[in-house]
Order: sequence, then C-alpha cells, then structure tokens
Amino acid sequence: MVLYPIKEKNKNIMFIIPPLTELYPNSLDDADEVDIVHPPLGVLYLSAYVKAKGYKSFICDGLIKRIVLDEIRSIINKNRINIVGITSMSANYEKALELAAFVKNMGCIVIIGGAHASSAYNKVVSSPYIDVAIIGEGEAPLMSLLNAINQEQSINNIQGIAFKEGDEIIFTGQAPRIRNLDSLPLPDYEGIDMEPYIALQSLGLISSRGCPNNCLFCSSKNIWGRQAIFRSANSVIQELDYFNEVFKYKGKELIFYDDNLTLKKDRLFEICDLMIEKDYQYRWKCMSRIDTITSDMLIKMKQAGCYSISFGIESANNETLARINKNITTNDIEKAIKICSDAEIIFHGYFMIGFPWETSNNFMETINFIRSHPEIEASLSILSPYPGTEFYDNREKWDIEIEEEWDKFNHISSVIKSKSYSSSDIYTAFSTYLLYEERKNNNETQK
Ligand code: B12
Ligand code: SF4
Repeated sequence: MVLYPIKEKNKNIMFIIPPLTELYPNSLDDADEVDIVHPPLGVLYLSAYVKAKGYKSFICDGLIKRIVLDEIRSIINKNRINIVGITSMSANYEKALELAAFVKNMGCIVIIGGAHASSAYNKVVSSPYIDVAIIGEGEAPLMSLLNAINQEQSINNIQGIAFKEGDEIIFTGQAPRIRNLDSLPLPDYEGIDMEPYIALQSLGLISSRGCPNNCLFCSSKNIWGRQAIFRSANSVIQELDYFNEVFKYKGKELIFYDDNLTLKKDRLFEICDLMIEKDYQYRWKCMSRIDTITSDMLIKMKQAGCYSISFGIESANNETLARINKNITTNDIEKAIKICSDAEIIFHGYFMIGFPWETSNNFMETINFIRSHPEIEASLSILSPYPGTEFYDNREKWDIEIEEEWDKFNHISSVIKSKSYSSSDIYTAFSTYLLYEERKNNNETQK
C-alpha cells in the first residue's frame, strides 16, 4: 500500500507526547509535588535519529506543558508539517487518540508508537485517525516509513509496522532489534524545554533496552521482545558527561530506566567505576530483579551514588509468584532486603494485587508483608491486564472479564472482573494499604 500523497514533500515531522492521565499532573504547578514527570526519552531518541538523517523535528511535550491545540495547529501550518508521530502507553491512549483526530483532520499522516501501539495494534489501526502503528523499537521502522512516504513507495515491506488496507489489518512482522545501541545519537535534549526537568531533578537515562524474563503481567516483551541489548559503559558515561556539562547536573538526582540495570554485572561495575572516577556525585536510583543482585555489586553501586533500588516483588504468596513466572520466592525477597540494608541502599518493592485467582486473603497476605517490613519502601498497585500480556490475551483461560477503558489501565483502578474477588474486595484492600502508607509517612515526618 502507498500512503496517500502528502501535500508537499519536505523533511519535517512533528512528535506529540500526550499528557499522562490525571494520576500524573501535567502542569508545572503540580509537577514538583509529584516528582514523577521525566523527559520523554522514547520521542527524544526518535527525534535525534531522524534529525541525524536530515529531518527537521518539532516536539510538543505534553508532559510538562498543557497541550494547546491552537499551538499545534500553528506549528503545523507554519512549518508545513504533513507527518505527525504520537507516543502512547495504554493509560494515556484515549488522549493520544484525541490528538490523533485533531492532526488527522488537519490532513496529516498520523503514526503512533509506544507500549500501547506495540501490543494493541489491531485496535489502534482500526481507528480512522491513525494511519500506521509502529511495533516495538521505533527508530528503523520510522525512518523507512518517512522515506517511503516522501518517495510515494509501498509501505508493505517495511518491518515493524501495522496498518489497515481496505478491511484487512496488515502487520509486517517484528523488525530486527538495533544490535549496536552505541550507534544511536544521544536523545534530542535540545528538542524540548529541559529547564523544568532540570529544576525537578528528574533526569534519567536508559542504558539497556529489554528484559529476557517473562513475568505474565509485564509489557516489556511487547516493546522489546525478550531480549536485553546493552549500551557500552562508555556510551552511558558520554550521556552523563552531557548532563554534567550542558545541564550543570553535578550532585543531582538521576534515574536509570532499564528494566534491570543489574542484569550484566561486569558492565555495571564498569559504569560505576567510571562514575566514581568522574566524580559526578549524582544521587541515583534504578530498577532491578532480586535474583541479579550481589553484596559486592551493591557496595560498588552505593559508592557510585546509588541510594535506592526498585524491585518487582509483586506478591508475598509463593504460589502466586510461581504462577506469574516471577521465579523468586519469599525467601529470596528476605535475602535481598538484607543485602540492600547491609549496603545502606533503600529497598523499594513494587507489589501488585488482583491476579485472577486471588482472594481477599491473598491481598491481605501481600499487604501484611509490606506492613511487617517498615524498613522497605513499597508501592502497591492493582493489576492492569495490558494488551499483549497473558491475562489480556487469554482472559477465557483465566475466567475473567476486562473492562477496556484505557485510562483505567493505571494500576489504581480495577478493570478485571474475576470470580474469586469483587471490586469492593480489591478497593477495600487497596485502601488498607493507602492508610498504612499515610500513617507511616506521617510518623516519619513527625520524627
Ligand atoms: C519511564 C517510564 C515511565 C515514566 C514516563 C516518563 C516519560 N517521560 O516517558 C512514568 C514514571 C511517568 C511512567 C508512568 C507509567 N508507566 Co511507564 N514506563 C517507563 C519505562 C520504565 C521507560 C520508558 C522509556 O523511557 N523507555 C525508553 C525508550 C527508548 O523506549 P520507549 O519509550 O518505549 O520508545 C521506543 C518505542 O516504544 C518506540 N516508540 C515510542 N513512542 C513512539 C512514537 C512513535 C511515533 C514511533 C514511531 C515510535 C515510538 O520507539 C522508541 C525508540 O525505540 C517503561 C519500561 C521500559 N523499560 O521501557 C515503562 C512502561 C512504558 N510504563 C508502563 C506503565 C504500565 C506505566 C503506568 C501505567 C504505571 C503506573 N501506574 O505508575 C504509568 C502510566 C502513566 C499514565 N497514567 O498515563 C508500561 C506500559 C504498558 C502499557 N501497555 O501501557 C511499561 C512498558 C512498563 C512495563 N514493563 O510494563 N512510566
Ligand atoms: S523482570 Fe521486570 S521487566 Fe522483566 S519481565 Fe519481569 S516485570 Fe517485566
């Protein structure tokens, strides 16, 4: 299929990052209370990539600034933009769709990528407002698509995309992953206003893409497949140097977005050694799996400025841990808590309730585990069954129904109807946890 001819051939593209749901305020006024708004790395990578190939990129960043449709209209008109790329997770897909409708009605070709498009592409390309969905890693498919559009060539042979041709939905197959991540330009930090992010100290970087594990509820595999590919330590340091020199970021907060920063031990040691040698004095945190940490590793990380590690723990019930493919036990969790405590690094656990077979008792088992470990930081969420994951794809097998309101796929809403718990069971348990957190925080403030 050849996408219909654009009004005027040029090398201009606009990217839009829709605001996150009300869970995450998207105005600067609210943002500093939440410490949750981070630079939109996915789009910044894409922007840098297309710029390196001669394109001009315009980014509308809805994370830190309310999106004003008139502004979008005037950027599009002024720069004669014909192609708009939108990023989206499931929870902000409804907003992405509204924006898609707006730019589509202005005559633009609309491309959408990110976690939601990567897994729910059937539904996404069924929308009249979306021309093409990019599945997974976006750089290469996007570039091929831009070339095809400008040369009025068929898009059917471009791997990693989905689109609708007549009544048929075509998925062209997974594109090969980029093997050498060092070959990518640094994210286009010049393409957006970085000042608010610097002020919030919310800079982060991603030093590897993907995770080899297969936890049943997790979307990582839908974006990256089950393969982790790593940047070299030197490439990571190049980005940290940039933060230091350009943003004067020495001594500030930093986060690594890798699914698991501790997966490749020798590389992590190399990164830490270089961070120590460079004397950045960043205070940083990261995500990890408890079965990939060791005492010597955490001691080194601490020396390099790490103060908190987030682990996906999910449940305090060994049977549930086995059923969700977590491949860890409560014993392993206890050991990891000890290793963190010895290294004086905060153990932050992500917990989850609402698996299809769980009962109120199971919810309380997990919450009681959190309550019995006041030394750890915890975040409890309600399971959101994302497209492309086991509970969404095989809902009959698990005997559940799913309410497909995407803005409720936010981990604080229950969208699953299960035979073993009611929505009141889950919200009651969730409130118990929130109350515990509130009391704990109050106690800590009074100390
Ligand atoms: C950072 C992050 C956040 C940040 C977002 C900050 C930001 N500025 O983007 C915060 C903390 C706010 C966040 C919040 C949430 N997140 Co989050 N987050 C991540 C994380 C860890 C890293 C994202 C990232 O930067 N990746 C690096 C870049 C390079 O990858 P990328 O963004 O995917 O982009 C690439 C491709 O997807 C594609 N692409 C992306 N967009 C586009 C657009 C176009 C046009 C094209 C062509 C291609 C394309 O090309 C890019 C380059 O290859 C991912 C997990 C992960 N490791 O990827 C989860 C992840 C994206 N988050 C997830 C979830 C579930 C959430 C929350 C619901 C969780 C919660 N309740 O807290 C909320 C949702 C917020 C909301 N209410 O809308 C899920 C998404 C599942 C889904 N189907 O939606 C992920 C995949 C985690 C997981 N393993 O399940 N998150
Ligand atoms: S270890 Fe973490 S990133 Fe990897 S599959 Fe499990 S939940 Fe997803």
